[in-house]
Order: sequence, then C-alpha cells, then structure tokens
Amino acid sequence: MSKSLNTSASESEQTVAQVIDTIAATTPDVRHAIAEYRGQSNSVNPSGDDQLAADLRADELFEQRVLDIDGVATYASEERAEVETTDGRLHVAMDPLDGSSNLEPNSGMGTIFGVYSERPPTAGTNLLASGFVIYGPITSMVVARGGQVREYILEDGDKRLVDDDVTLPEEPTVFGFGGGVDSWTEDFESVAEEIRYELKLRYGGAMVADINQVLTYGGVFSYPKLQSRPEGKLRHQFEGHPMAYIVESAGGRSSDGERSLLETAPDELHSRTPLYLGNADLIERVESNVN
Ligand code: P6P
Repeated sequence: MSKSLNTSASESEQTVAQVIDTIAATTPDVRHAIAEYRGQSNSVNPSGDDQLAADLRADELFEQRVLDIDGVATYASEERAEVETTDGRLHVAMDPLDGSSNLEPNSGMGTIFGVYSERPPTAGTNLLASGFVIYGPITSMVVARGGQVREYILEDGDKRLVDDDVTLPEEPTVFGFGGGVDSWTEDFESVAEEIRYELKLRYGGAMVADINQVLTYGGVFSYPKLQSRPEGKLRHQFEGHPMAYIVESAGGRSSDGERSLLETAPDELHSRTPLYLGNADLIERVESNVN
C-alpha cells in the first residue's frame, strides 16, 4: 500500500505523535504476551543474547503496527538483524521487551523506543523523540520530546498524563551499576566504591525500571565497560540513545565515558556501548575516572 509521504515539519510532528500513541495502544497486547509467552524461544538476538518467545511476540506486534503509520519509513529492533523498510520519512528503533530475563521472576520489564530523522545506525542527535514503557504494578510511559519529559499512566492503551515536567531531583539518592564488581575495570571500580557509600543501591536488571528510579530519585545508572568486554553490554541504538535523550531532556547527563552518548553513531546497528546516565556532577566524576 503506497502511503502519502510527509512533506513538512508539522507532518513529521504528527508522525511522532502517532508513533507514541501506537506504542501506547499496543501495550495491552504486549502485557498479555508477557503472560502467555514465558518460555525460551531457543534462538538468540543479533547481539547474541537469548531470546524469549515474549521478545519475539512483542517485536512482531510493534513491527506490524509501527510500519503501518503514514510517515514511518523503517522499523529497527534489538530482536531482528535487518532494518524493515516501507514508504515514509521517519525511522523507529525499538527494544520491544527490555529486561525479558526478569520475566521468570516476574520483575520489572519494559519497552524502549526512539524516533529518528535518519535511518539507523545513526547518531542520537537525530532523535526527534524517545520513550519507554514499564509493565510494572501499573503500566506507565515516559516520553521525551522537544526538550520536555512527560509521564503517563496507560489504561487499555490510552495515555493519561500524570507529570508534564519530569526532571531529575537536584539531590541524587540512588545508583545502579550492571556487570558485577568482579568484571569492572579498576578505574570504574574506584569511583563505584566512592558512590556506593554515598547513595542507595537500586539495581533491578531491567534498564527501564532502573532509569525510572534515577528519574524519580536522582542518581546514576551505568552498565560500564568491563575487563572482558570494553564495549559493555547495552546496545547504543536501542537502549543508549533513547535513554540518553530522556535523561538529558530531564536535566541530567549521559556519557560513554568520554562524551554524550547522543553525539556518536554506533558503528553497526547492534553495536554495544558503555553507558553512564544521571545527575551531571556524578557523570562528570565517573568520566574523570574511567578515561
Ligand atoms: P545483567 C536487560 O537484559 C538488559 O538489556 C538491560 O535492560 C539491563 O540493564 C541489563 O541488560 C541487565 O544486564 O547483566 O544485569 O542481567
């Protein structure tokens, strides 16, 4: 089906709004899939991580509905090797089910998305909007767009605004560091050792929930470079960029250890990156240690 191409900025704005509403409207089906598809899929994603059947089902649901939106040209996902294309102008990149390893213990999980003006792999400076959903005790959605961060409660896929100006608290109180102390590099371990005595540990194994803790209480989240894995674990395009755009829009900072995560494009679609996100002074302390 040929679709009318967006030809103006306001039409791009409309497309961004439609992507956000389509993702929200898909969440009841994803929440259902989480319950129905708890098993393994006996496959791995392009990054080499085990894929659950729920990962694949969530990816299928979003791909179908996002590509149906007039003005969307491509759909890229952590769960699929190639970028799917159609007529359109904007580009959507998603982690359809972030933290699916938490499915077994029924802990926090979510969906992460970014809407770009350029086809991935591309720099985060080409983001027009990004956001995440948490399938928690309630289904909530955080969206960054035009320098503003808003939080919604989702009921039957409809958005209800609960905070129209999400900003990081001045005084940080929580930290969450992935990878495990035995796998950290010495330079990260030294700054982590300082921070652990100053802040409260909040690490749940799903980036969406851990970043939401930082947005709520102030602090720092990191999945740093590791001794055996200098590129870290998390994906630059699907996790790093969208979350960096949100945290920076909320008054915080992001870093890959040297500069804002948004300033660089991943070498490849599924490239990983070390990432540090949170209150600016904490990110500066980490950067001055990990170079
Ligand atoms: P680990 C989930 O699998 C994820 O991609 C992120 O959401 C999360 O921050 C990280 O990996 C957790 O990794 O090594 O603690 O299981």
